[in-house]
Amino acid sequence: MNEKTIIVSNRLPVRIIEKDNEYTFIPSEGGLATGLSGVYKSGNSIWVGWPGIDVPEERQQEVIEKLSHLNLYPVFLTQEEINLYYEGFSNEVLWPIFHYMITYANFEQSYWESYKSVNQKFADATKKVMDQDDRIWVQDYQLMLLPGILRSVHPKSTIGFFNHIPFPSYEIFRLIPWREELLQGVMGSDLIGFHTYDDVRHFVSTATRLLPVKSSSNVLVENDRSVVIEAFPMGIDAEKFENLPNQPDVKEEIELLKQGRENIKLILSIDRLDYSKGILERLRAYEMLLQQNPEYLEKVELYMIVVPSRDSVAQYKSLREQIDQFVGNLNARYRTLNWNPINYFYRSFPINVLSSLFSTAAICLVTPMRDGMNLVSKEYVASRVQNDGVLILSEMAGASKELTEALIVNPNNLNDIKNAIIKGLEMPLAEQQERMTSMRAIVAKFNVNHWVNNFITKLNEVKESQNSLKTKHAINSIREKIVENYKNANERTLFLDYDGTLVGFSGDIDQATPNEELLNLLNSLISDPKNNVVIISGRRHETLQNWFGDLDVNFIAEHGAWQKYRGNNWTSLPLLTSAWKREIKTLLDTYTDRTPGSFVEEKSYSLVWHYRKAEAGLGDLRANEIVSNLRVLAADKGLKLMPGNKVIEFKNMEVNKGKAALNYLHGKTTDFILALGDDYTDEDIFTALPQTAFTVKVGNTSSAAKYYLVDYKEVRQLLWALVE
Ligand code: GDG
Repeated sequence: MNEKTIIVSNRLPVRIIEKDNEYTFIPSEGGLATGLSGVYKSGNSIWVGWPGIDVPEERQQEVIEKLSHLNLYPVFLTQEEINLYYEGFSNEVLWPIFHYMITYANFEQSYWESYKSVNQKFADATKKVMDQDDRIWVQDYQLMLLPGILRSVHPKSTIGFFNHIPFPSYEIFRLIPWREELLQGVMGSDLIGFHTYDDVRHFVSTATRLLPVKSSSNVLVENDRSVVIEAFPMGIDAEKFENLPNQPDVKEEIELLKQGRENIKLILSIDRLDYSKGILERLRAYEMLLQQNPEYLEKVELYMIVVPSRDSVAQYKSLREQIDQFVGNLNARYRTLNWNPINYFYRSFPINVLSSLFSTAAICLVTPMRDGMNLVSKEYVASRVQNDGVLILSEMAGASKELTEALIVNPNNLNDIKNAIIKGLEMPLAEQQERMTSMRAIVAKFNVNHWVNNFITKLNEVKESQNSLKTKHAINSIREKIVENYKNANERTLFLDYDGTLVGFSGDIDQATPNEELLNLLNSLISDPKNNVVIISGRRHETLQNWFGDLDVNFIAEHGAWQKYRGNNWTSLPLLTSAWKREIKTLLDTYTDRTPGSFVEEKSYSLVWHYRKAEAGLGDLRANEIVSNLRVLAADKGLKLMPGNKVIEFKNMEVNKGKAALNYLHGKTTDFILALGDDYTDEDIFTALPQTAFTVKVGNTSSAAKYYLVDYKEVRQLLWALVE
């Protein structure tokens, strides 16, 4: 197999320089580029992305060729596309929304149109270099539609998506006018990665509320495809940051920085210019420190690097002006002839200067309002080869989930930040070392290679388990075998569950009446004298009688409490008491009273608490309460408590579909058994039946059944295939 990996991101990991009409490409040293270099530089793997400049059409072929030597493939974007798709949709819609700055969002229709067409452009470029067995890894929020587009062209390919910024809660995400399309796009992936488990939770709950998907912990199932959502906290090239302080040029920089600052402690702050980074709040906290604790005047110095970014966007421009003003004002008020409270730089620096600052700073102050991960905090930790220094870290940064030994602050609480600075300035060396040593171990272990390997390994795993599931899909591989066995059999028994199996799942339990097609299908099955058709359901026997009374079929109702075999009358299991029902019903009513949309259904030997129509989430919460509060009482009364599809059923332990199915088979010489069911209660049938039976679960969640079908439509397809 010659499968390769294709990385796709908005930007290629190179800088292009045009000099004397000649293009030169300088590989980027950023963390992502370094981490992924092992992937895209090996074999015939490739990285697809925008080269970062506007290349005139007549020179595009030349750029394609030059980049191909670096295993890179360009997507050429026009200035207008950059304005609308990148600056517009990515940075003025997704960025503010995902960082909870909802008032900054600008829902321009033209941005969205461009986002769609540019994602298509990336797909077209990817298709040019892609084979259907390739592994694709899409990076970040600029390309949320790409997995979906690629999936529609190559349904079998392996696609991963990683979101580098936070994923907001459903309440925020739902504000986006094009929310479903965005989610559908990402759901084209097999694996979706985020930095933190909180992002995972938000994505799963958002998807289950906005799309017709089902979730089972961190797996989302859409039709017959399952998508895994997982946290992969990104790391840095820790070794590089550990080694830098030993380089002669960095040592020199460190000496220069220390000169004349023997009694001054450096506080370091490094960010891209962005309103999510909490720069102004940080400045205010620093101002509070100087105001309220004058003992630190001339004892501390804030080194603040703000890397220029997006400053053509109004909000960024205004943020820059506010920072300029604040710093100028504060310095003017507090500076002395030989001390400057803030050393502010609006520019970027080479990595060796950054390293010297990381090495010299007594405190690194990282206080974003929201941050997917924040790599600066990890870079500071990795640079502290003496194990000293203090990291002050916002709880809103993904990194705070790993770097728990930092001084964690709420970036909105200026007092909290100020106190953390004081604590950091006064922290005894032993405590600094203890905290730093433990953080350094984490940063070293969970480095960027670890992140890449974890993601790729999981992506392969997800694909393998999907493939093994495919072999159980009864419509493909196994259908012919079932049909053939059916044909050759002399006496057949078909156990057919009703809701979710023969019909779709309906919000209203009385709305699930059989339609004409289903009645025709059942009639065709029944008319073959070799067939015993058994409708085996949890429904009340009266309901089945109403719906199918005219049908000469076998019934097992209420999970086996009632049965009616062909030509006979309804009978119920002997000696079952239902005295427990009053007590349990009273208790269940207390949950119904607190859960609009829920209700209790009473059957002869069971009670069912239904919550299909309750608010999403609230129903599950109550169901969990019921299970944990009533489990012991139920067992005492000889009841089985069964959580099903939006229901919880209390029923007599004696009653279950498995026993009922075996009772039915007793004394028969059946040589073909087919059992179809979608629910928890059908698992009893699957486990009770002999090994030779064809057991088929409807829905591809885990089951004791040997095979599965996607939905009731596939069930009907299979049954029609038998009679035809
Ligand atoms: C996004 C998410 C997530 C900074 N100044 C200079 C410079 N840098 C480097 C830092 C660091 C990188 O830039 C910034 O990374 P962050 O993670 O802090 O922030 P974003 O750029 O917003 O990144 C973020 C990240 O994606 C990865 O998934 O952590 O949450 O927002 O590496 O060192 N590098 C140089 N000169 C500078 O002046 N050379």
